[in-house]
Amino acid sequence: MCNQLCEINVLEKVTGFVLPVGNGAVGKSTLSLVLEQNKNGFPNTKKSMNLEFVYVNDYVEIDRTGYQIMQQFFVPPGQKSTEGIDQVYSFERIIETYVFLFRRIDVVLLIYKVDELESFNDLEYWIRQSISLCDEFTQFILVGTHLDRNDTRQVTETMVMNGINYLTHLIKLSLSNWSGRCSACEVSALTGENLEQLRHTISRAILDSRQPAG
Ligand SMILES: Nc1nc2c(ncn2[C@@H]2O[C@H](COP(=O)(O)OP(=O)(O)OP(=O)(O)O)[C@@H](O)[C@H]2O)c(=O)[nH]1
Ligand SMILES: [Mg+2]
Repeated sequence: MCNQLCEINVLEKVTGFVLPVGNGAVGKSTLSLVLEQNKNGFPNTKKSMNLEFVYVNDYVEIDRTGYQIMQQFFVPPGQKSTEGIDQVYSFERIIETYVFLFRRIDVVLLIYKVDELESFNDLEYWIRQSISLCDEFTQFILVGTHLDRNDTRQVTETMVMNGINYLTHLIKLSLSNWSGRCSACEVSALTGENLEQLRHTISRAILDSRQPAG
């Protein structure tokens, strides 16, 4: 008599806060919107001038428990304070202005373009800028965008592996009791490749941040 639902013991609702950071035009706004709308393609994005809010829903099952996950994205502009384009808030200004919102960040998405080495190398800058918003449970995911341009990629798999180790080292320097993880995923907003996988990786990272092991 038992249908599939009987096999789920509980359904828990969890909200987590997600901060995508990275250089201008790496695809922060686009990625957040394709995840929210659950379809690939190019939503109409312009250069972000202020903080954007996006809500992504997901469902995951772990050990016969179902979790309804609300991923609340805070999407900042990728402008650095040193770049100073008029009418565009820099990331640093956003942090100052919206400090009350950033009391807890569960997941930082460190975003680079697979075909632009500079955007990958600049992730050190973005870690340094966002680390003050993190605590010992914050999880980090390196996200390579523009995977549809794999043919002209500049960021290799080895660089990503070394990048994870180096970024983990940097995080531990600032958060000595950090117990989170740093993982990696590459996606294309254009073709939709790996978007579903990233959505679930973010959900699991939120659960790890909210319910740390042990
Ligand atoms: N080919 C391709 N283009 C993409 C992808 N993701 C984003 N784009 C394009 O990249 C451009 C920049 O994307 P945005 O999402 O505005 O970038 P952003 O990181 O929010 O930029 P700022 O708001 O300036 O910080 C847009 O023209 C997008 O259509 C992708 O996976 N593949
Ligand atoms: Mg943007």
